[in-house]
Amino acid sequence: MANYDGKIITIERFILDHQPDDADGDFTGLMYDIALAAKIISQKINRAGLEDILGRASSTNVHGEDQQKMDVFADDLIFRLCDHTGRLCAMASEEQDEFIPIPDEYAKGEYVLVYDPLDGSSNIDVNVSVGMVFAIFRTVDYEKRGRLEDCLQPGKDIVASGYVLFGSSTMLVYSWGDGVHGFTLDPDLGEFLLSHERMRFPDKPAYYSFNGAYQHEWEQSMRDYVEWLHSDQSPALSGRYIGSFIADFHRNLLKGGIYLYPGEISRPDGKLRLLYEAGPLAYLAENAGGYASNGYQSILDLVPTSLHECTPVIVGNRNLVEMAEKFIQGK
Ligand code: P6P
Repeated sequence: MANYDGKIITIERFILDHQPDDADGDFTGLMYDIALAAKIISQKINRAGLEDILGRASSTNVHGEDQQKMDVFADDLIFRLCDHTGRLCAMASEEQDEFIPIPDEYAKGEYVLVYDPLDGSSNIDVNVSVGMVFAIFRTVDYEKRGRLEDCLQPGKDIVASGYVLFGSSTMLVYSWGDGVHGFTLDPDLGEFLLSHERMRFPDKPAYYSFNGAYQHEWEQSMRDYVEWLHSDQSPALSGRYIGSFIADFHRNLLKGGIYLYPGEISRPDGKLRLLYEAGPLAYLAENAGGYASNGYQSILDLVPTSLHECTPVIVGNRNLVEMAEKFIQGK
């Protein structure tokens, strides 16, 4: 049971207490919907080994990756929770080839929800943390029903973004531009309670995170940067790589550090998707005093030209990310 000696602030109370005076409730309602999806997915994941929910579905996603059964469950759940509420005009999911307009029979709203319903889901079978990532935009044209243009917006236009980490506990972490705030699910109550208010990268970083197996595929400048990370010229860091972006990002946010998924010779844009992975976490990083770059510019300034395009990602403590930019740009 949670310790109720301190302040008990549910995510619902926190959202209400911080919504602008002229709020019409749609943003608040959308955050409630996301929190509900997180609770249902958390319960399912925590029972994954007990039900026929482990392993591969019989389908692949737009990237040709085997969809895990939990991917399909989480993707379908978020759609069914959000398609009829009148809060959204469009959605886009890692698991869906095309953008998802709100069905004509439902009223359209002003918001757009882009999400990866379960990032790192192949880790579920081995009981490793996985995450949901989301970002909320406003429609680009209030007069029209949802269009692809509503989804192809840069991270700097995000209204709010966040993630749910399904780990040793389930946490929902989000920002709407005034700090980054974390809520831990009390499974006995079914409530997300404020546990990490105003999260910020510590000044002294502790970790670097990257998959060393691909180093031979990196540009020389990236390999030189990693050499620097290992040298006594850089802060003393330890290597930690979970293979689940949200888990690695969350640990580095709490303890300080840097996560790298650079481009490779055979895959110059890397593996992580701009719209619903790199962008939302770049928004959180900058609201927590950090920075996210593609090696040349802030990821928040990148305008997606397609739903599933990838970008190299260097995210974490600003000084470490800016040093990587210096190496990459040959400065
Ligand atoms: P690799 C999971 O598939 C993911 O998108 C991120 O969560 C994770 O950081 C990365 O890919 C792991 O990729 O190539 O190191 O297995």
